[in-house]
Amino acid sequence: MSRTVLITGATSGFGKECAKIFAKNGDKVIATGRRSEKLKELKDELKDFDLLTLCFDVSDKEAVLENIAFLPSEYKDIDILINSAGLALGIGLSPEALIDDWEQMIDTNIKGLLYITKAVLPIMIERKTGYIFNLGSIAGRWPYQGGNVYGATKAFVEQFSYNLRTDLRGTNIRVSNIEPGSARTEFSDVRFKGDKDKADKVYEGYKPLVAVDIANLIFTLANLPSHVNVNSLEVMPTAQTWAGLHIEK
Ligand code: NDP
Ligand code: 8X3
Repeated sequence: MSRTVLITGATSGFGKECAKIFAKNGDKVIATGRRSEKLKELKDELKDFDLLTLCFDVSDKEAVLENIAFLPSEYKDIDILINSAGLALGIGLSPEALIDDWEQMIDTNIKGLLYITKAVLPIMIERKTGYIFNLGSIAGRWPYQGGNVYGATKAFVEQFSYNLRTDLRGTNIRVSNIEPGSARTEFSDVRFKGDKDKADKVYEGYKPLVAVDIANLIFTLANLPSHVNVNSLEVMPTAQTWAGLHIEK
């Protein structure tokens, strides 16, 4: 049976590949992002499938509430929410990092995810069904130099996912925190503010994850029987492992 799937961050990376896989498998997709030209490209690419595009910034609370409140009736019954909108900005150590970058990461990765989730929850609760996927990160679990606020926002996403799931006891709503490792999307282009050489270097010499790897996993989880809840899923490229603890001598 066709489901309605709301995806933030659907103009690129994991969100975009999720839009494609769900739409191509017969689900109704609501694809959102800030870049209208990218949403149009996606609409053209998926013209034979059921796709609604909405252009808004997840960190704009009023815009989020308005867009969800005024969904066309045929897209109102959201079954699945994929919170993929998010970003890292900069990789400077805390003393050098820019406070504006920190604020934008908090506004997007934390507050934006909360606004959308809060707007969609009543729909799922009323219908006693729903599945929320939050894009956390290995950076929320494992510290690295320069990860400072980005990693902290993803640690928030992890703990919020567990707390949300606990609050939703008895509602039949599932919550999964997806924690990918290094994946070649626009992520590093954004982190390095358009410096393509620096972004490309992150992925040199090994095979990183690609967006479709994560989209396939999310699609698989979304098709598990409704009594199965995967709380968290940490996924790395095979080439990526932990750096170990450091002792300054
Ligand atoms: P991309 O940069 O490819 O995609 C990010 C998406 O987020 C874009 O569609 C962008 O759309 C959207 N976005 C960013 N800010 C906002 C905003 N304020 N309002 C609405 N949409 C916004 O990155 P990924 O697909 O790789 O990242 C998706 C999620 O996965 C992020 O939360 C990221 O932190 C996380 N992640 C990424 C990993 C990686 O290595 N790639 C690993 C682990 C987690 P637009 O610019 O059009 O608004
Ligand atoms: C993205 C993964 O390791 O670049 O969340 O922070 S990492």
